[in-house]
Amino acid sequence: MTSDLRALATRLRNARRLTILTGAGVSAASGVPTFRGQDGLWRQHRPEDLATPEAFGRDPRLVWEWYAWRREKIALCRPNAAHEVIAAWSRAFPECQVVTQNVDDLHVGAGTRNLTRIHGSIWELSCWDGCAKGAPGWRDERVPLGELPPRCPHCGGLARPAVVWFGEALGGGNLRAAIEATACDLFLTVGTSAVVYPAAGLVEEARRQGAFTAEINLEETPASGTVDLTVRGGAEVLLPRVAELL
Ligand code: BJW
Repeated sequence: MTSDLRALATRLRNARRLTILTGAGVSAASGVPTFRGQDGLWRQHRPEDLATPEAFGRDPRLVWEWYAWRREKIALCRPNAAHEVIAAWSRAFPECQVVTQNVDDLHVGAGTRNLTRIHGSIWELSCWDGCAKGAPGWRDERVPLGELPPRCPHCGGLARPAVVWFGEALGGGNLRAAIEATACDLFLTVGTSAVVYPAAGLVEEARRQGAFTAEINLEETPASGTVDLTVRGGAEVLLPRVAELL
């Protein structure tokens, strides 16, 4: 383990372009529930009932109740040591890109630079009907949100969480930014089960372009067999240890 952390620290020291891809595991120590695994959200709920446009079309109130419950939970969470280390690296490295699948905005809270939130933010809403003023979205951090489902302030239609559901394209140039970030010297994937595409394909794309690839995760994932280095453990423990070795 220590030799793996040393190897990762050496790679970091020598990297000019660093890209970090994060998933729910990075926020787990902050108290944000992950999706998969023993205590994951998908143990109690089916994604097709809550995280698809079809589900929202069928029952917007049910979907909003789930998001309102998650917003209440996340509002109590603070960035942990993993977010802090990633934020420090995003400021210290000459070229560092952070791509997150997380919608909790804890990377924002930690002060992360060059951050691409490829699945959106749970703190932003957009117009379900796609009206001109409401489609780009707006920030709404109220907890509780008020009457559910909330309404678009511009056209009075239904508002939706500005997150990316299954079957939806990644918006706002985010996919392009994430793919561009795969051109790097070191691609570090942290706390993601590596099963949701297109995010899961980024590490392989980085490797194809010549990056050294590394994974930090509590458990084995589909990426574990193809990356150059895997380190098992909590991101909130391992990232500070790597930072100490730099
Ligand atoms: C720790 C830890 C600690 C715990 N330290 N580690 C190719 C192949 C197959 C399918 C597809 C494909 N391409 C597209 C698809 C379909 C689909 C998909 O990927 N399906 C697969 C699941 C089969 N993808 C999509 O639909 C995407 N859209 C798309 O491709 O559009 C194409 C299109 C183009 C043009 C027009 C129209 C369409 C969109 C995917 C959206 C995903 N959305 C969600 C919900 C977001 C909103 C919300 O939060 O409510 O995003 S689903 C959920 O999964 C969420 C997450 O961001 C995402 C990834 O989860 P993540 O972060 O990896 O979390 P977990 O829980 O899975 O894993 C946690 C990990 O942490 C575990 O490994 C633990 O071990 C570890 N861990 N504690 C370190 N302390």
